[in-house]
Amino acid sequence: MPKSYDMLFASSNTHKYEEAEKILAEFDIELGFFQTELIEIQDDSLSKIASQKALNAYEKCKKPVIIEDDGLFINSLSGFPGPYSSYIFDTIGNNGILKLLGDNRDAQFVAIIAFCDSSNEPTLFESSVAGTISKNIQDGGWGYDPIFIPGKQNKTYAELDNKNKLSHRYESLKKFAIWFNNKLV
Ligand code: ITT
Repeated sequence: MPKSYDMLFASSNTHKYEEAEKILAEFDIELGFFQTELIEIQDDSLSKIASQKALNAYEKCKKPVIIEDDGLFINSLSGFPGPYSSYIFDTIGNNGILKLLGDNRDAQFVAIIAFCDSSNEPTLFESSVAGTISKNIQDGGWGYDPIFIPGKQNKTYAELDNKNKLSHRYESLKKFAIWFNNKLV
């Protein structure tokens, strides 16, 4: 018998799903993985990108689904790479980002969770974590983990044992979970 989940998480990125699954389990929500490449429109607004991704995900799976769109916004680069974080990671990568930075290393990691079901009207939950970009690339983690230091920590996401408790993903999923569990009552 196939397992039935409360919710699907549509993404091409297994790491995102694995973290989201653990976080939502804390709120008694069972998350299944729908691994797929979603249409990502080019836009300056993460919210618009997230809404379109959620509509596309629902169209593909026809089940209640969430997607997540993230962006790393670096202050001294006027918010770059922001909505282009995925493309920039795949092109210049962490090494290329470090080469662009001077003394001001402040940044925010933003996560938008978008839920969509048969209503075809995505509901969005946004959160961000302020932090800094490290001087060197640290071992471990994935994506920007080796260079992003959250809040007042002195370690990058890659080096922290409790990334899942303080990440941008955690806060937006928590908002979603509270809303979703109330919706069910
Ligand atoms: P989707 O299929 O879900 O879109 P993606 O990996 O393209 O997967 P995003 O566009 O949301 O995801 O992410 C933008 C970039 O930020 C991408 O390069 C991710 O690897 C990176 N990223 C997102 N969350 C991260 C985290 O918690 N730690 C490190 N890098 C992260």
